[in-house]
Amino acid sequence: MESHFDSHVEQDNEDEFQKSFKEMISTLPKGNSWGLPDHLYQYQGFWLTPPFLQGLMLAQQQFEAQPTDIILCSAPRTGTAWLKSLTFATITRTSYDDSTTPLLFKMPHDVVPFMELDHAHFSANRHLGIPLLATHAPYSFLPTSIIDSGCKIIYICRDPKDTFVSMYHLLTRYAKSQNTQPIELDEAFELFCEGVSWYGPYWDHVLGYWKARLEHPDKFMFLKYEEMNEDTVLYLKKLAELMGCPFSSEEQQKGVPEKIVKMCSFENLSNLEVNKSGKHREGQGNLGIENKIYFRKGKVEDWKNYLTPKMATRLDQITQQKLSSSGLSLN
Ligand code: PAP
Repeated sequence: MESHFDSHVEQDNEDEFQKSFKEMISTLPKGNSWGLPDHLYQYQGFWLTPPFLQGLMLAQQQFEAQPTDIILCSAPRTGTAWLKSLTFATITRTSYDDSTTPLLFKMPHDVVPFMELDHAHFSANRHLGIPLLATHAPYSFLPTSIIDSGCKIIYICRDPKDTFVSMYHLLTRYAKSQNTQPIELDEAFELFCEGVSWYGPYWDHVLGYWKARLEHPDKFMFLKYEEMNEDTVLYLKKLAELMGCPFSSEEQQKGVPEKIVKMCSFENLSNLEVNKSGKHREGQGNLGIENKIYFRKGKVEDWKNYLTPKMATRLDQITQQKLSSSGLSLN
């Protein structure tokens, strides 16, 4: 049991950490966070806002991965919520079906903890037997225990043009909800191209995981939003195999993978009451956000409705240049 003394020590350590963290970020390059009040800071090559950077640094110090953990990794706006819902529904399919799954009354971000903000509570949740944890951390920021424990890593990425458009919409809707003036699309586009975006540069985020997948091919899955969209059932089956819970032939005959895909589809999830009127991180200050903001269109190539041909060419050129010798294509 935790003693009074222990909690004092913990509080002192936390205060000490806060103090040195504040000193540390005051020395970092500062970037425009697309008009939001919290600036972005560049740390070890990536741009993050203080709460997320602080959470990652704490996770690096404290998080102890288990070999059975499954870490869902992604840059923001690339399909995290979708991946969470698919993996969660697959792992819990013997406990719940599509009429009882918690996804009916909790948004996907609330069924899988987020390492940067929830790692301290994650171990306490493990008794539920759900080994999923999500993070937007670049590969080089992952706690060493994740790499050393040999747990499984699933990464999802997306065409930078759709990622940008999705991020722009999330942040402008969030800015409005915070009564701050949203930034113009052109200005956000410049920042994104320069790499100044949440957990950006986006290309470096993707490349970090793309290279790392070769080190642990049996424990790693690298997914693209567009490919998942083409044939979700196929990728769901691959995911189930990687997670160690493949669909049996009986389950396949009964259409279990198809049912999960339908349950987790954008159309289904975005129309659930919880995702239309619920709130994520309610009571956690300005981290609180309406669930509906996370669900926008769920389409491939929606960028065509927002970017001029010139903008699209420019982003494509940056992508080709950044990925040139990697063997990866994103558009
Ligand atoms: P996050 O970083 O804020 O968690 P993330 O879930 O990674 O975002 O990605 C959000 C994108 O996935 C949104 O794309 P859009 O803006 O182009 O529409 C969101 O609509 C989409 N999305 C959410 N749920 C699903 C789903 N079930 N199927 C497909 N796409 C989805």
